[in-house]
Amino acid sequence: MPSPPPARVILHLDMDAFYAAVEVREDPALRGKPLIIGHRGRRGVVSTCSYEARRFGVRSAMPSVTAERLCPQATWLPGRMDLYVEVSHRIRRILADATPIVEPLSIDEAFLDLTGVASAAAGSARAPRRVETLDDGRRVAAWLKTRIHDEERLTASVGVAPNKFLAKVASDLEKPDGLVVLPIEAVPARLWPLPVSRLWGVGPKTAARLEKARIMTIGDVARRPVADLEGLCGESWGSHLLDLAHGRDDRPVAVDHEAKSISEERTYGEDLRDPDAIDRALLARADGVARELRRHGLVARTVHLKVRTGDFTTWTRARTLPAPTDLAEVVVEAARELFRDRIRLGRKGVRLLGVGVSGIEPVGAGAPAQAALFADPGVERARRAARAADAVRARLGEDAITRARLLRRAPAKRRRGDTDEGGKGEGDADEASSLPSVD
Ligand code: TTP
Ligand code: MG
Repeated sequence: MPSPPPARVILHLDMDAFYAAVEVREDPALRGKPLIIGHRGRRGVVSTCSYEARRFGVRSAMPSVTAERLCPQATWLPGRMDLYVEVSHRIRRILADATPIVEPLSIDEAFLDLTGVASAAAGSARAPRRVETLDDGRRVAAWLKTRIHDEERLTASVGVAPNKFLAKVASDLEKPDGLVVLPIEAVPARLWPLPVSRLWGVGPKTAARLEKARIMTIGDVARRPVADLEGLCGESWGSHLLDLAHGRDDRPVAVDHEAKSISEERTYGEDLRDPDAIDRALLARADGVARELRRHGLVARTVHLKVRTGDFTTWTRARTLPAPTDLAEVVVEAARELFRDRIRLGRKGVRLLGVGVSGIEPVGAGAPAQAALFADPGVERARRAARAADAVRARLGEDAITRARLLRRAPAKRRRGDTDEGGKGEGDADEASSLPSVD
């Protein structure tokens, strides 16, 4: 029996071994060989590596010493951000030929909403076809992969599904060079065997809590009563996880709003090393970003963290929230998790720290998940308090209210140039505050 057409046709595309693949394209002698992008030595980390290096166990964010041990024969390259950004922009232009509704997630991935678009990619240049079914989506996916291959000599993995969550899972199922269509009917077979950590918003802490309750796979989540999950993860999270486990997700693909992103970053004269100082810096940046959101009546779905160390290694990491927010508490929590779980500082100090948000939309415009989160009395109270503080600042000036946490002095070794205390006034070495800035 043919299944009814899905309400939406969403596509997620992620480039394969992106930085490494660009380098291989630039120097074909590297093809077929283990290649690692990153700085060697005690202080380095792996940015990414070719699939040949992954066979030896090398992974992104791994300390370079470990990678050197696992794969001593690998070629190492330091990476060239300018080139990768340029390629990324060209790929985005190709994506924009398929649909105007493109939401870039990072340098090498994006969501596309293809629902109902008349696309040459689904038919032909002379007879563009309206995308109505997942199979139309598959045609667009194949067209995009071919164009990226022909024009950029790179491969991408693509997922096509009725929503963002399933599309993202699908693009990862047959990497590299994959094309997977994941209809809702395929959820038990393809989604349920995956570990809980693949659910959006389940970080290592939540995963550990779920695993303790013998919830190891997404299928285990799907089979639990919502009350169990609410007991383990809190009320709005429990039902959110259950929805995802059943492949339900109604987040829109967020395109160009007036501000695509808001971010605040700061460079320190002396590298920050004290974890407490770093935490205060994260809070100060998150605070600024959240206030900017509230000022414009916006909420954001994705939190970005940017960290640069003294040797100019730069990480950018992002995390999508279960529901959009305009609260510093929520933004900083995500930034802290990214910092803790996805950054390997080693012995290096922090030279630049940035917090940003993207996936911005007007407050109240969103999906039911958002309404659920805002209905949470704790969140509602926090929003009221934040708004009240904004109002006082507007009347009495920026310094009228400063978080107690930001006023605390660093315990030791505070030097000239470490000027993040209270977030203002002491002349940063070279401060960069931008709105909007994350592309
Ligand atoms: P990813 O898409 O996560 O990785 P990838 O494209 O290299 O490999 P995959 O085939 O699994 O998608 O990230 C895109 C680029 O972002 C990656 O090429 C390098 C950079 N990056 C880092 O610098 N550090 C990291 O920890 C990660 C995850 C990515
Ligand atoms: Mg990738």
